[in-house]
Amino acid sequence: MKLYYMTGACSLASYISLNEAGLKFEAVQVDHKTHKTRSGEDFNAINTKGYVPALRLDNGELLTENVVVLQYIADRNPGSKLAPAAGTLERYRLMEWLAYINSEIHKNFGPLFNPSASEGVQQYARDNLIKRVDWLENALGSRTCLMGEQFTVADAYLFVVLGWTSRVGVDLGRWPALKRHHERIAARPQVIAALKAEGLK
Ligand SMILES: N[C@@H](CCC(=O)N[C@@H](CS)C(=O)NCC(=O)O)C(=O)O
Repeated sequence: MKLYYMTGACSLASYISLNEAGLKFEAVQVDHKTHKTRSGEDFNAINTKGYVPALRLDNGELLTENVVVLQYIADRNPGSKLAPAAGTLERYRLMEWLAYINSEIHKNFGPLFNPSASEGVQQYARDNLIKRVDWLENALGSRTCLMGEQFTVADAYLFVVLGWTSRVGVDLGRWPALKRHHERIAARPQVIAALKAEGLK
């Protein structure tokens, strides 16, 4: 498999999950500005959506969208318990987390990273982000991970997006349970390995 990633982007969740699952893969860095790979390939031609993560499967197909790529990775090694078995209620709970992180948290960062977004749009996104993270803080409560004790791909995804708070002037410390979650995930050896591989540590 080949993972196309941009440094520090949401694709880091896939990088972490591939590591955690112990899967063999090639990591291909895509330049954030030029959308070219290190070898000069045009990423927009590889993934016409123009965004990461994109996972080239062993059969040649390209899989995109965080929510799907993360579950695909988890399912490649069920023993790693990165996702509950397909078809179980627990699996739908995992999908519920992934959908929430994707549409309610991740997507609210977009305008905050976009210098051309107006002050009003940025304020709207910031208020929405804070409201959604407030909910998450209560929902996580005293649990170690989103699904309870077991680390899953949803924790990897949450770790990555909440890591962006410092870049948009939001202090993660205002959510103590989430801050503890973030610190626990940051200490995992495979997370450290992924951060180092992306040059973030
Ligand atoms: N719907 C997509 C969105 C992915 C996305 O937003 N990727 C961002 C990085 S976090 C990206 O590649 N943006 C293109 C760019 O920065 O040029 C998904 O959930 O996978």
